[in-house]
Amino acid sequence: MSSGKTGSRALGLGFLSPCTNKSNRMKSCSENACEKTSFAFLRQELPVRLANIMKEINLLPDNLLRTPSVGLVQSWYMQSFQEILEFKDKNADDEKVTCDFTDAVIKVRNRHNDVIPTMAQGVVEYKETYGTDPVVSQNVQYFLDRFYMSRISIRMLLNQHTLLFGGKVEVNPAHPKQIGSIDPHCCVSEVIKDAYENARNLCDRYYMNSPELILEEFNAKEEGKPVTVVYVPSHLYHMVFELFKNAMRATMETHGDALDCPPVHAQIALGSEDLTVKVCDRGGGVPLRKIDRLFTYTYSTAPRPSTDGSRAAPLAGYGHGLPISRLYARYFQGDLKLYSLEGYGTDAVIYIRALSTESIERLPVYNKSAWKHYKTIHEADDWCVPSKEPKDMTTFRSF
Ligand code: P4A
Repeated sequence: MSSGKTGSRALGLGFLSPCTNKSNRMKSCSENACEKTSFAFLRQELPVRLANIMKEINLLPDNLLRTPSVGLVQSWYMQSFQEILEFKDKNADDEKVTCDFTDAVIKVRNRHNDVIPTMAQGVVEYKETYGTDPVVSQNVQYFLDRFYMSRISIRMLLNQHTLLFGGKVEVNPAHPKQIGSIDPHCCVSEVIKDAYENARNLCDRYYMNSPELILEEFNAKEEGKPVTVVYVPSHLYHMVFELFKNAMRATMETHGDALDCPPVHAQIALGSEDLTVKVCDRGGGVPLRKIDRLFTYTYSTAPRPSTDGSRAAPLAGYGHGLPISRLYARYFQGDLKLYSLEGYGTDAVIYIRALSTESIERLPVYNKSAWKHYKTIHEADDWCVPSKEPKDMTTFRSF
C-alpha cells in the first residue's frame, strides 16, 4: 500500500458501491466473499480514519478541549476506536466474526449520531466563557471543517457496510437499484422537489406562507431527458434542503406580509464535467462583507434549538448547516458557493462532478502540515489596514 499504515485511502463512488461495478477492486465476489472483503477493508480503514482525526482533536485549544461537550465527543471516538480495533486479529472466515463486526459498526454509528449538536454546544460553551478571538476562531474553523469532513467519510463507510451486509435487505421500492446509500441513477429534480416540500412545510408552520418553487432543468448531454447522476441522494437532499430553508427565511423576512411573495427559482444543469444546481431567491441578499460569516462556525448567532420541543425557530438550526452542506459538496470534489446581490437576493450554487469516476473522497490527513495549522502563531496580516481618513494632502503642497 503506497500510503502506508496511517494514511487513509480516498475512495471513489465506484469503489464504494461494490458487487455491481465490474471494474472495481471488490469485483467478482460471491455475496459472502464481498462481506468478507468489506470487513477486511473496514477493520483497517476505520481505525486509521478515527486515529487521524483524534490526533487533531488533541491539538484544539485547551479551553475548548476541556469543555464537557468536546470531552464527550472525544470519549466517543476513543470508545469506537477500541471497539473496531478488537477485530484486528480475528479470523475473517469465521461467520460469527463478520456478524459481530457488523453489529459493532451499527453500535459505533449510533454512538456518534449527536456529534454535530454536541460539538456546536462545545463551541457555544467556549464562547460563553472566553469570548471569541480571531486566532481561536480560525483554528476552530480549520478543525471543524476537517472534523466534519472526516465524520462524513466515516459515516459513508459505516452506512455502506450496514446497508449492504446488515442482514435485512431493505430494498427501497422507489429506487430498487440503489447500492447502499449510493443511487447510480439519482434523479436530481426528485430530490429537489422533496427537499422543497419539506422546507416549505417548516416555512408554512412558522410564517403561515411560503414561496412557490419554479424548477427548470437543462440537460446538455441528453436533451430533454431528466438529469440523473451517480450520487448519494441523502447528501444532495441535505444540501438543497439547507439552501431552501435559507432562501425561504430570507424571502419571508423581506416579503412576509405580501400575499404573493416572490418565488424561489431552482435550476439544474448537466454539462460534460459539472452537474450544477442553483437556488435563487429575492430575499434581499447579504452584503459581501457578511457572506463569510454564513460559513463560520464560531459566528453562529442561532439560538440553541430547544430540547424540550418548545418554540424553536424551524428554519434556524445550530448555525452549522451551511458549512456542513459545503463539506458534503466538497466530499466528492464538488463545491457550494453563495453569490448575493445585496438589496435584491441570493443565488446559491451547488457543483457536483457529473462523472462518477471524478467523484473521489476528499479526506483530511493528519501530518506535519496539519499540525502547523494549529501551532503557527498568527503574525500580523500582510495587507494594509484600511484607513477611513485619507492622508492630509495639504502637507505635500510645500514641495
Ligand atoms: N438574506 N439572504 C440570505 C439570508 C438573508 C440567504 C440569510 C438575510 C441569512 C442567514 C440565514 C438564512 C438566510 C439566502 C440564501 C442562502 C443563504 C443566505 O443560501 O437568501 O441563516 C443562517
